[in-house]
Amino acid sequence: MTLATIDPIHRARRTNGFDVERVREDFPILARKVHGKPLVYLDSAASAQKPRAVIDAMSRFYEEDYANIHRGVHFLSQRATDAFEAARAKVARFLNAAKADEIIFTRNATESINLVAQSWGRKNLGPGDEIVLTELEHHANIVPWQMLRAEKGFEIKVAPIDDTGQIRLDAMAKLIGPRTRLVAVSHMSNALGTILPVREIVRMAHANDALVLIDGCQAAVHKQIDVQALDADFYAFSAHKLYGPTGIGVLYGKYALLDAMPPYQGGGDMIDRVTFARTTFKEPPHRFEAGTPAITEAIGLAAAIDYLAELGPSLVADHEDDVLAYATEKLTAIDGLTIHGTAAEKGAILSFTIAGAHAHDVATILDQQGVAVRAGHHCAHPLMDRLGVTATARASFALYSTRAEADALADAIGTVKRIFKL
Ligand code: C6P
Repeated sequence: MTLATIDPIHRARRTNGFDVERVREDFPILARKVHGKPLVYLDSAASAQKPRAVIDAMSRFYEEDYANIHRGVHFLSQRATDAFEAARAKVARFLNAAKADEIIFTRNATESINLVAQSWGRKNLGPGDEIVLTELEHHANIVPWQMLRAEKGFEIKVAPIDDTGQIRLDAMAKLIGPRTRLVAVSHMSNALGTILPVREIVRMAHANDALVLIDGCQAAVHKQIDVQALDADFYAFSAHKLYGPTGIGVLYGKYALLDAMPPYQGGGDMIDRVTFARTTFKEPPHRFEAGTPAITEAIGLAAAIDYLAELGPSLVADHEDDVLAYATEKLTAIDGLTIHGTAAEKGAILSFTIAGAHAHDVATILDQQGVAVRAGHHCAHPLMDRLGVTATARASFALYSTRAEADALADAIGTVKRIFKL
């Protein structure tokens, strides 16, 4: 086929260097069938599928270089330690951190946020202090603070969103004041797709001497993150949403802050010297990594970062924007369907409800047709309360998603409507 004979959209995709059909071949699972139908995987915001490059890097590491790290002088232990620390340096470059020592490996974003609460928060928050969250936070950025509040007696303020699902900066500005010690916000809502103006929020917080923790669990997948340009104090994400393995997450923290923070878990690998009278601790990041870490998973995360870099993050972002815009148009045309989250700044997430059909029933019928979406509260009860719904169905798109899959979603919603006679 010549360029002249293929349709303009396909041609655009080929000429801009992103060929989604070729990219899909990198993900073995996408070739499988579900209930006898081709898999249409629209649940990447919950966890993304893995490219062969990640799967192979982890297998190769187990087959050739595996041993525990930071402990042995033997050959394999040194190889494994080098690979683990190289992964840390790669994550630092991925976030544009000033140095690798600002990267702490955790189990996931949830643990990263708990680390900040239990280490920085436990040391720095008390009666009379305030922290500011937003109405669209994931439970991972609410519950750790409530647990600490119960012990420490500080106050939690909540910045509201507008009807499009965007944060109301004017209202947030009024909540941030001299008592504010921390502003903890999602960079991109997992339930609405809203991308928050985090640079502006950091400016507002820093003007009041408050720190900012950014929950980048969704944003790190779709946007190029530069923690120095954002001037973020802490930034958290999980590898499994970024085409990497489960079991490993990242906490970025400015080194001076990390250096002043106490450890929050004790054990092997985080100590300098132990006696029964007294223990001294290592420097960051090791002070915060007690016990054997997720070694092979760090190798997998590094492979995922390389994979994304090879595809070209801006081509990926353009492709995802295209699929989101196309799917939004398709779903907007469906009678009785409401899209939740219509902010101008929005990532590849489409949350919706259908009048007369519960979101769980919608997801079950879609699944029968091979279309995987998430239904429920998306770990965002307060946001569901604000929207006045108990649950939504959520389609989320990734670099391997296609317009044809958006068509399949719309067709499957048609079946839902026929079954419910809507
Ligand atoms: N959201 C979703 O389907 P963990 O579970 O620690 O990897 O990530 C927690 C988390 C924190 N913040 C945001 C914005 C998130 O989206 C998530 C995970 C998944 O939306 C699972 S609930």
